[in-house]
Order: sequence, then C-alpha cells, then structure tokens
Amino acid sequence: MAPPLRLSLLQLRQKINFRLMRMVVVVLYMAVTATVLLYHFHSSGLPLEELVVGEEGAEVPRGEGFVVVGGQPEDFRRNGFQDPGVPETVRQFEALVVDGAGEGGGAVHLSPEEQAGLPAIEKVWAFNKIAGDKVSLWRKLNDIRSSQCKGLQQDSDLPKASVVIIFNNECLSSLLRTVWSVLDRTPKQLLHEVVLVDDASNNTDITTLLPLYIQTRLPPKVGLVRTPSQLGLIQARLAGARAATGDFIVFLDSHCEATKGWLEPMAQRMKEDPTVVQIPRIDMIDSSSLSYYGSGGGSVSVGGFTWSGHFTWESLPAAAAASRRPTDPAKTATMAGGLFAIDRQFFWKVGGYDEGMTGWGGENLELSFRVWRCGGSMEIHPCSHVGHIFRSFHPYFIPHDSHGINTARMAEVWMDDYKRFFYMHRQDLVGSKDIGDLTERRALVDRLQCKSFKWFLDTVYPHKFIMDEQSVAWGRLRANNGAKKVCIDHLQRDMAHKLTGYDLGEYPCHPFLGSSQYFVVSKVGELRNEYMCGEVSNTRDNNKPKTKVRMAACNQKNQNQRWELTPLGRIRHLASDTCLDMGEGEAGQEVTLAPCGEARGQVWTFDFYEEGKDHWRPQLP
Ligand SMILES: [Mn+2]
Repeated sequence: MAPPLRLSLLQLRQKINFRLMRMVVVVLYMAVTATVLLYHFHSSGLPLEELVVGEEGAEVPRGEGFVVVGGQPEDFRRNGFQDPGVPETVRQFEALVVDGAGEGGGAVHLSPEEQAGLPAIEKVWAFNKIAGDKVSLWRKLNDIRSSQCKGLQQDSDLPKASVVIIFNNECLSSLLRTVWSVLDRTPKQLLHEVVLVDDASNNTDITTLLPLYIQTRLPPKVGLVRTPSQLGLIQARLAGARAATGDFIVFLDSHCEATKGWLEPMAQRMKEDPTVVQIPRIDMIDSSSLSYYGSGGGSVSVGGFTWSGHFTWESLPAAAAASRRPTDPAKTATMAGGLFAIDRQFFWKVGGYDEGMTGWGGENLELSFRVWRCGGSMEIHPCSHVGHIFRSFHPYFIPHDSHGINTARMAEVWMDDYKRFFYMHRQDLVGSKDIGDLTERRALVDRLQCKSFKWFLDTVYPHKFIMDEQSVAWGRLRANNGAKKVCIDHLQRDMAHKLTGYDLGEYPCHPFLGSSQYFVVSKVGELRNEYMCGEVSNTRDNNKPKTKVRMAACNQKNQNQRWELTPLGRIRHLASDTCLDMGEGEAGQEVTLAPCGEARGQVWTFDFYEEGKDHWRPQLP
C-alpha cells in the first residue's frame, strides 16, 4: 500500500476511535446520572419508617423505681388511631399537629398572628414551641448518612440499650418526638427500654399529661421515673442509670430526634470493646424553624477543652484525619456530654457520675478525663446521627455557679497539678468550702489504678498547649517606659475557645497571675496565650497608620506569628523586624510595634523563665 493511503487510513481509524470513546463517555455519564437519580428518589421517597414497637407485646424486664410504664403493647397508629379509651387532654395535645408540618426535616411556617406571639413563647421555652407542637411526633427525616455508612455491616447479636432521657419542664412535644424517634428508628431487638426521668417538673403537661400519654399511647418498654425534688442534670441522670437494666445506657437530651441507623454502629463498637464510650454525630435542629440540618460526609469534629474548664469543638488532627476511613469512629479527648452511649457495667465500674456534683455542667469533662485515665476511651461515630435542638439558654433553674463548682471538683480529682491552670481562671474557688467532700472520688483514682493527667495530655491530647512547660518565658508581661508601668492584657476581648480575633492591649498589672494577663513566648516562637497567637496587623486609627498585635487562632505555618524573645528583654516580630512597644502606656490602650531600638518601653519582663534563662530577666525600674 502506498504510504499516503496508509496514513489516511490510520487517521480515519483514529477518528473512529475518538468518536467511539466519546460515545462511551456519554453512555457512562447517562448511566451514572440515572443511578444517582434513582438512588435519590429511593432514599427520599421512603415510606413511613417501619413501626417496630407494636410487635413487642409482653412486658420487658425492668429495674426499680418506675411510677408509670407504657400501657399499649399494640402500636395505636396501626389501627388508624382508633382508641376510645384515650383521655380528651391527650387528644387535644395530639390535635396541635398540623399535617405535613416539618416533614422530611423541613421548616415550619407560622401565621402572622403566631409570629407575633413568638417572642413571649421563646422567652419561656428557649425555642419555637408553636412550631414544635405542629410537627408530627413521628415526622419522617431524610436519611442523610453517607453511602459508606449505609453499607456498614453489624453483627446480629448486638447488646441492648436503655435509653435514658432526663428533663425538667421540657416541652411535651419535643420530649415525645425524642421518644418516638427512638422507638421507631431502633431495631426492636436492640432497644431494651426507654427510661424517662422527670426531674421534679411542675408544668402540668409533664406532671399530668405525660403519664396519661404513656399509659394510653406508649409501649411497655417506656417507663417514667421521678426525682423527689429538682436535683439537676447529673443527679437525674444517675437516677435514670439506676433504673436502667439494659446492656448499655444511651443518654439523650429531651429535645432530640434519632435518625435511621443511629444506634447500630455504636452498639457494634461497644460489643467489640465495652470500655469505649460512643458519641453520635450531633446534627442541628433549628430552634426557630425545627429544620433538620446535617451532613453525612466530610470531616468529623472532635472534643477538646480549655483550661478554664469548658468543652470545645475542634477539627480532627491532620494525622488522624489522613489515616481514617469515612466509617471509622474518631477518637475524641472529651465530649459535649448531652448525647452518648456507655456500657452499663463499665459506667458503674468507672464511677458513674460524681454524686457531689449538683445542677448542671462540668460532668462532661469529668467523665471524659476519668474514662480515658481509668482504662477506657471515647469515640465519635460518624455513622450515627442524632438531631438536637440547640437552645439559646437553659429554660430551667440551675444553682448559682454549679458549672464552676462542679469543674473545681473535677480539677481537684482529675487534673493533678494542672489544676493550677483552672484556678488561674477561678482564683475565687481556691480552697472553697463550696466544692464539698472529695474523699470518695479521690479513692477512685487508686481503686481503678488510673493513669495520670500528664499521661492523658501526652497520649490523648498531645496538641494541648501547656503554657509553663512549652515556653521560653511566661506569666505577666510587664514594661515600664519611665512614666507608666503596664502589663499586656487581653482587655476581656478574649472569647476563649470561639477563637475570635482581637487586638492585644495593655492594663495596669494585676497583683496575681490571672488568665487575662497570662502570656508566653513559646519555644517554637509564638507570642501567645492558651489558644490565641499574636500576629502583626497594619491598620489605621483616626486616619493615621497604626501597627497592632492581632490575636488569632494559632497556626504554626503562619510566618506572621513568629517572634523571638531576646536576652535583653525585647520581643521581636521576625517578619517585620519590629519590636513590641508599650507606647504611652495608657490603661486599656492597644500595644504597638516600633523599629527595634533603645526605647525603655521595648524592654519586657516575664514572671517566669525556663531553666537556664533566668538571667534574661531585665531589671525594670
Ligand atoms: Mn440540649
């Protein structure tokens, strides 16, 4: 064959192949689209989820202390809601529901009149109760789990759950939606019981209507316990845990909605290891529209803490994030505390809750540190989704400073010497009688042979910044320009774990070392406090250029956050080659930077220096 002919034939063949390839791509694209569409219709068009409670029938074994138990072995929804024995008050409550409101996790819309009355309602309930009452107690939710999570397999013989729900004057519809979501979305062989704990409510919806509802609408595996007087979250949970007889306990807030497949992955993990506490992914139910917001994929947030004794959310450390599969539970140092599952025997073995804690708060960090230090661990399971209404305030009584006092109890028993950082924020609680007796809690540490808090920091939470261990110098940071003496101060602008940026200021030195004046130059070269690092920002003040120190979330890769402390007491910003300068030294002014020089206002002294650097402490006049 002549070469030109062969060439054109080759070209032709290439063209054909190209067309073929294009066709293949188009067909593939169509197939994928069709699959996605079909899949989408399939998951959003699910019929009402299987109603499992009616099949249960007979009594279940129960613990002590129930004042009312469910009286309906049959699911009343199966016979078209016909039931002549139901009291009128229950029917009136049920009649508040508006067909279709909030279905599929959507928003509820109010009429203009309802909208007008809303502020008064929200002041009492801390959420939109009008909308809440309209939503079906068994509204359908979309299955937002990732496809990997949907494909997760579990054993057939999983341990059984006691779901414990405590409340004080909870809105009845949110409470019962929590209960129905658990009944309808937990495989019946997994649900041992639902333990409701009324912590001495006085609202008749809870004192009168709830018991009637339980008797006439709920199955025997739902039981109600009452505390003799309002004991607070911790004591009420203990009452619920004492009544519980299942293999593991799931504590849920009383304004949640469990979603499809929420319990199985957590039960599986606890079957594999009864010492691992399981925490579901907490999705948001909007407190004004009752919309359900959640996402099945992406990153997992885990728990941290501040030295002031507060829980924080943070992103999973990069190394852990890189090595995990999307369905793997994520190790977490702490938990928010409202929603979690724990093996019942392990819960009691590890010390339950601290009986000396009252009211609300502090118990979540206490349990977190204790579990880790005494042979257990904690994980957030990315495949378990539970919705929660985040309310703007606590619509119930909390004794004064119970969070602070409970946290001091926790710090005394579980933070070893590191409690110094907590007391830096709460000088008023040092040696306080309010903390109460700790003998029994301290005995736990020996009895369970718990590891030290240092072990916890090193092993479980190694990225926590420890000011006096990881710094060149630390404490109050003072200067004296000859006219005025000042200390670096966050001027109450530090929003702690919210990591909101602010400009660093100056203030007369406090007589003690408190958190507002506790700063360090770290060994890696940051000018920082517990979680915020200084960087230089050039702005304008009254139209004049001004250089300030902006405090921002620490980021070791950010060159703007690099500083050095010199042996002569200057604090030099590397990138701009300027030095920290107190300027006029007016109380409440912002600290500035200036070309490094001999100015007295550029000589800074810390309270403490690392070993071998004590001679770096300049003598201030
Ligand atoms: Mn809550």
